[in-house]
Amino acid sequence: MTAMQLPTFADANADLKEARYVVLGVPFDRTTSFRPGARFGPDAIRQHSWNFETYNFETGIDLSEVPIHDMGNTEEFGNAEDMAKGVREVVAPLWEEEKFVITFGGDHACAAPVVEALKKNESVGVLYLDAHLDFREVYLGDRRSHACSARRMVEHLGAKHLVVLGVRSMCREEKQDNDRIGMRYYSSYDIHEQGVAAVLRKAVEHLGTEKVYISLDIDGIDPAYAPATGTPEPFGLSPFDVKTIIDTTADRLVGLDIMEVSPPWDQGNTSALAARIAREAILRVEKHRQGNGHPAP
Ligand SMILES: [Mn+2]
Repeated sequence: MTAMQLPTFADANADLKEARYVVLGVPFDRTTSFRPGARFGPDAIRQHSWNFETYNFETGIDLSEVPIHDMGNTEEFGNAEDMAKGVREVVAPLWEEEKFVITFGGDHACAAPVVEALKKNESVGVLYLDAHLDFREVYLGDRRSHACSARRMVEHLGAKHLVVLGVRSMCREEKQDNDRIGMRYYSSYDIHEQGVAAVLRKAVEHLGTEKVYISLDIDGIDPAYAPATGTPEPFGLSPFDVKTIIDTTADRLVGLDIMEVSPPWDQGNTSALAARIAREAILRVEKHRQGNGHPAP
């Protein structure tokens, strides 16, 4: 944990043992390629989380009554390999205890070890929301770069168990590698034309897993809504698309990460959106659990 403790995520009133939802920050952005700042993401998202009502009228749930714990931020890491090792060590016991894990980055490199901490034989598929394919074998000499995160996850899960949603940028080599490896992706244009519900149905069916994990690079959302990010890319998803993805998968969702929120470029809207998305995920998953005989304590 860092020496200076900033505010926790709002309504994270439970201790780790009793918590069903665990928030973790990874303030690491050393693999950022264009404009840095995502290391400040976790604390900005936490700050903005206090802006919202604890009660949610749509689900009827009050988040102050939901067992949420905020672990704070990971320590400072040297390079991305150290970061990956450190994050795997923190997250593996959380998966073991079947916590719902919410990780705030940090650049998107911080998401790969969260997925790598899952057991190999677990039936978990990843919905990877991103403007970019992140499928480089190596970038600027670093296999742990944020430009390689989907590739690292696919190595762990197998190509069938990850689907990219909202992509609208890839380099020629990524395209060629993926034509060979066969990771499924749907572009933001597919989603715009077919609607998010139809695309999501195909994506979840393709994964074919019992459980789903969402890795959200905030740049998957259009820069009009989420301008504060390292590599903004026009023609993105809308916040409503992301809400639909969360609402629809809540019955099988086991965790979520929100990466690449870069507060130095923010007027507050990006961090607010990230915080609200995290709260939405907790509300929806909790609603599902309560509806299935697992009432809140
Ligand atoms: Mn990414």
